[in-house]
Amino acid sequence: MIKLEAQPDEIYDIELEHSLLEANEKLARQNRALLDEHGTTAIDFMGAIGSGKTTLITKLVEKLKNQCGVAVFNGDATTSEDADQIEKLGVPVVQIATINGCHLDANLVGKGLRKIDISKAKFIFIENIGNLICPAEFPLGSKARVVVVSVTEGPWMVRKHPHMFLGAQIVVINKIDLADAMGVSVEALINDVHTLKPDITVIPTSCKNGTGVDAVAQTLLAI
Ligand SMILES: Nc1nc2c(ncn2[C@@H]2O[C@H](COP(=O)(O)OP(=O)(O)O)[C@@H](O)[C@H]2O)c(=O)[nH]1
Ligand SMILES: [Mg+2]
Repeated sequence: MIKLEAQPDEIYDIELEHSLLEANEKLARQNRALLDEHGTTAIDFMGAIGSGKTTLITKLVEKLKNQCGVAVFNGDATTSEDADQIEKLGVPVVQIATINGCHLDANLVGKGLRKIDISKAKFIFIENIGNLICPAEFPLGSKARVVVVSVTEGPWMVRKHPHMFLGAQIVVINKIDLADAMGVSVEALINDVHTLKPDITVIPTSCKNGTGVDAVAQTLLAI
């Protein structure tokens, strides 16, 4: 038998992580209560760098901004390209720089909520940092979590990151216009998602030509 005994510093690490996650969850519940008070729905968009989060959010804002209030929080490690792009649409934008942190957290989102007039926003779209692992552990107080994956990430994307998908309510499979060129089956990706979580909503899109974006908007309006 091989016995492994944790050293005291390892135990402290685990305790620290545990209390950090608990603290985040408490703040996420506070964010959610504040949002609910104002009838505002926050949606958290997660996914790899380049999967199409900013492009999808741009299309959704264009579709929805004339029928309801929309605000956007752009999480970005250091740069502001995404927030600059969204700002051109004329909606309130909060750029959240994590200074190389690999995920947003409920504290940062809570600070963002204090910077806008929540009562004017029916939706707040939150673009998380491009990362398929860490954001899963940090709820933000959103009503739904959306994972945006794209066919350009290859065929194993879903299987390799089950945690991300298990915590989400909607999966967008983007860049289907490139599926043939990539040799990736959209059906197989949908199947992988449903194998992990049978009741999850999966919507194939091409944000380039607009396919499926209406279905995403309708799904969000029905939440
Ligand atoms: N062909 C194609 N390109 C897309 C699609 N959606 C986004 N892109 C491109 O993919 C790149 C990364 O998109 P972006 O929205 O910035 O990804 P993010 O890092 O997840 O926010 C950009 O050059 C987009 O124009 C799509 O459906 N099809
Ligand atoms: Mg982006």
